[in-house]
Amino acid sequence: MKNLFLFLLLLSALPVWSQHRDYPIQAVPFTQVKLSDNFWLPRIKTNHTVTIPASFERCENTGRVKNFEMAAAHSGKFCTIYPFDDTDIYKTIEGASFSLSLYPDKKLELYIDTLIMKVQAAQEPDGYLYTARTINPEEPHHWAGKERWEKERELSHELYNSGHLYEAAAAHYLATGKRNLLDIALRNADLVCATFGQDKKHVAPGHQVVEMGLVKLYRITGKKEYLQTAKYFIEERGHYTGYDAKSKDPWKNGAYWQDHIPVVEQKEAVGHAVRAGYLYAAMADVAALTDDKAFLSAIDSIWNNVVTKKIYVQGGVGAVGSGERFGDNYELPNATAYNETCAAIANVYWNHRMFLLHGESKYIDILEKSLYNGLISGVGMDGKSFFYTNAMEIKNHYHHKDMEAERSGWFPCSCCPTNITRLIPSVPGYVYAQKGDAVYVNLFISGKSSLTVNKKVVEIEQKNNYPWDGKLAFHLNPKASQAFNLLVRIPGWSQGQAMPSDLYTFTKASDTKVTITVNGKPENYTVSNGYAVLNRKWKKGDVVEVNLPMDVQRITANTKVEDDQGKIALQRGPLIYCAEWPDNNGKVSNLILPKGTLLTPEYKADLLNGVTVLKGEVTAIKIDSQNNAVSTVKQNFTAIPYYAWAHRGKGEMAVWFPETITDVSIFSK
Ligand code: FUB
Ligand code: ZN
Repeated sequence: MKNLFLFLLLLSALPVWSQHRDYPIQAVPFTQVKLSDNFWLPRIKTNHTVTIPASFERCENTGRVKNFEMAAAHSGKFCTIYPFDDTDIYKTIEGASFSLSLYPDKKLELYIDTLIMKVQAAQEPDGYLYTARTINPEEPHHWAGKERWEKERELSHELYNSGHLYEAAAAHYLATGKRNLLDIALRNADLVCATFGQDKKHVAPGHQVVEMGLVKLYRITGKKEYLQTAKYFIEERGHYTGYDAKSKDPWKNGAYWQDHIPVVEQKEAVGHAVRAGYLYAAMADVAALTDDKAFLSAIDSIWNNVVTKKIYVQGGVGAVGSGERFGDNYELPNATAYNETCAAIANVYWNHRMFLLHGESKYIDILEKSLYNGLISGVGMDGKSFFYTNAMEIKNHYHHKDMEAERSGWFPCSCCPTNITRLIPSVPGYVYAQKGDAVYVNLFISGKSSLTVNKKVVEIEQKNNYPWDGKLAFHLNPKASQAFNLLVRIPGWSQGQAMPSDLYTFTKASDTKVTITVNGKPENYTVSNGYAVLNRKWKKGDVVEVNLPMDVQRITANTKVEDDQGKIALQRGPLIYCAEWPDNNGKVSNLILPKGTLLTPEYKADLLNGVTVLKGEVTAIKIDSQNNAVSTVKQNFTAIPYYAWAHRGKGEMAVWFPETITDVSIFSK
């Protein structure tokens, strides 16, 4: 019933959307994709039953909710640490809203309504909403400045809070049809649009997201000012004259905020990685909605820069801890890899939009890489333990202070856990997309979906055991037989490509080729933009079977990545592997994987909620008890999927393994 309502709601929004240009490809909304998948459904359920309640509980226990109550009463003292702590409530409401459409839950809906009442009470009469000032405007948070917006460019996060409010409000409205949060957001957005603009107050928001949020409000309301202000905020970057352009310091020259040069001149991903990801995603939105070719060309260049020089092999971005930012080209250290979970989430948002603009599979290859590896590593299987940073190695003898070796329940700065609450239930929305009568299958996730092609309903059911098995089946059930193109993504990794660039390379392409059959017979197909194009008159009961080779692949990095020289990483299917201490005699920094080491996949139902491990025999360096002699021994080796590490206590982990003894660093950094 609820889904019917949602569908009607989305349809009723269409007349507004259809007046405008938008992405040439449209994602099939997550509400139309009902998962039955063994990999994702348990995660989405855990997000609903554990992560979201735990997140709300923590918002209550830490004083985040109290901040809103105090703002409503105009008394008390802001009682948490950061002025953006309001956003944890917004992000959790967003996640809960997505989740409500999958799991109707009256109690949760009512709880959200009580929170929304508190948010509403904290909003000032003109729409301003920022508890860190409203509680006591005489003494606002020290990041905020005496006047509203005064420190927006630097630290206040006033517009960041607004952006997350808009994102939450859009999700809540679309999921429930209720306007209570939407109206709060619109009041705030009207104030923001009346305050900022070419002939008004100037600012490049200190932390992007308000741009994406405004676009969502524009899509719902059709109000042009929201889109114009989003575009204005993006174009305002790079015009502030107060920076020291000659400085190499990203805080002094504006690069930390992507504010060093106008966005249309930016070609390299720089600065704070979450800010950057949200900016690039917003540029994609605005480019799609306004046909802005200059934005498009800038994000194309920046994307190439990230994918050729600034992304880790498990899809993580934002290598440098100081400033939580992108490093220089090829600066991808392992011992200090920062890889904030929020940056992986932002990268998924951005890559999905790049696909919707260009229709090329390489964007989904990156999205998938991040999603199955460096993003879900950010949340433990219990749903209530998180990584803020996602390490690339843990060594007993060298452990950088910023690197987390264990997940934590919550962080004083809890942006990542609450971001997880909203990303996980949105995964079904990345599975399919459509352009006219072409249906794109992007992700291989079991479940039933109902699409409308040429105004006729087509049901597609995926039955697979991905990411463990490369055998995929798609059952097509059009209400009436009809011709359309089914475009099935052929992942780069299944065709010998570790990355759509020369940053990472498989040492050997698979001998097995991708095969596709329809109703048991080999199907001829062309490949366009990375998709197998299957064109025929589809009828009820048609079955497409795709077989992706799932060889264990050794990956080498471009030799310009210093830390990975002489080393290899392991991949099978979309998954990147790591070795962890419990499976390898308590240590992994002493392991060598010589060329030719045979590694065999083995499914272990009772390990880490069921994983395929890689097993083999490798070389291990041993140090004698006196610490004065080394020798090598043969040792059994087990690698687990990277996303599953750190569930069995603290100890060593490695993603990159030396191929020869000369590249082992058991003592040094
Ligand atoms: O500034 C708000 C959030 O806090 C950022 O996105 C994270 O990187 C963390 O610094
Ligand atoms: Zn974060």
